[in-house]
Order: sequence, then structure tokens, then C-alpha cells
Amino acid sequence: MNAKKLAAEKAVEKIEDHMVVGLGTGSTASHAINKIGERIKQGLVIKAVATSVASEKLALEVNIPLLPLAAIESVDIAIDGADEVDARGNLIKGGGGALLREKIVAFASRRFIVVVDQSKLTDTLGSFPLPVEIVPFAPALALKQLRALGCEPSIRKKEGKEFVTDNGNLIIDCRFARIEDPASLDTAIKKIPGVVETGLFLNTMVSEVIVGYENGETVTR
Ligand code: ABF
Repeated sequence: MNAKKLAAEKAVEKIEDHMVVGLGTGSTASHAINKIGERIKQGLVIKAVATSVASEKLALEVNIPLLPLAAIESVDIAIDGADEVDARGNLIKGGGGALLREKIVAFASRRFIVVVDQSKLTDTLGSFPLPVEIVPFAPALALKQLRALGCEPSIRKKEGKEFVTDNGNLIIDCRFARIEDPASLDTAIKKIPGVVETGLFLNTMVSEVIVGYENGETVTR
């Protein structure tokens, strides 16, 4: 049983006609997008907004009607994956490089549903390097200031070149090892000039976390 698919499809059950739905990014979110496509074939009537070019492409392939992110003021349900979920429901996201649009859509959502398998669960965030999106013209200052906050930062590369987000920015992956106080760290990072957004999604914006297990069960936290 694919635990990510299980969690994603459980979340899709919550979508009702005439909702505006936020489509996340990553492999788990892609299972949700495919399931939404199936439900649309069966008559579901929704509009959706994608959190990345990759998710937009998949949504179009399965005929999900899309709205531009720029037009969105509110979303009924957003369904997205995560890289880490701590015991208090705080997240690290951005492994896929889509954290800015993901956070915009999550923030605009009345219900933000996170779908993961059990491998994403941890007591304390930090095993997964924290992605931080920065403007492309000030990496040296950001690297220095992030290091001063206690991490080992590195500019994300893809195929030997600097990874560029859908928004034309860079990502710095910050190895903190343990993040005991995600809220304070998020605030501190955002004070660095040139930082656009962090991959810290605080539990205050998470409505529920659906965890899929290999035994076919799901648990909602
Ligand atoms: C996306 O989902 C990213 O924020 C996160 O990195 C990714 C998780 O990856 P996957 O669902 O493929 O495990 O929202």
C-alpha cells in the first residue's frame, strides 16, 4: 500500500462542489491532484490554484480548472505535502523548492491539510535542512547571517547550477540539526534583508495532518 497515496486520497474526500482548492507540490500532493482529476471525471465541480509550475502542469493534464494565483484571495481547502512534521504540528516544507507559493496558498486557506507518510514524522524539526528562499542578488549576506543563526547553509544546486525557483529566486538549505523554537527562528530569519520566505510552516496555519501508514491505515492529527 502506498502510504503517501493513502493520505492524499483521504484528504481529497473532504473536497465539496464549488470549492476553491489549493494544489500542493511534491509526490504526495501529486497523488491528491490525480485523485481530484478522477473526482472531476465523476462530476466534482471545483476551481483550483497550483503552488508550482509542476503542479499546474499535472492539474491541466487531469483537467482540473485552474485560477491564477494572482487572483486568489481565499481558498477553501489546500492539500500539500511536507518534508518534516514535528510533535506539535509544525512543518518544514520546501524540499521541492515551492515553499513561497505553498505558504501563500496555505495562509489563504480556510483549511490547510498536510498529507504525509510516517517517514516525515519527527519529535523536533531539523533533520531535514530548512529551505530559505532569497532574492538572487544578495546570497553572500544571507549565507553569513544564516550561519550566525547557528546553521550550516548552502545554496541549492541542480545539475551543477544554482537552483532557481518558479519565482526567479534562489534557495539556501540550512542545516540546523534541531529547531526547538520554529516560531522564533522564522522571525529571526525573516529579519535578514533579501530573505523572501522560509520553509517553516507553523502549527497555527495547519488545520490537520493526515498520516498514511504502509498497513493501509491513516491517522489524522
Ligand atoms: C511539497 O511537498 C514540499 O514543500 C515538500 O518538500 C514536499 C514533500 O515531498 P513529498 O510529498 O514528495 O514527500 O509541499
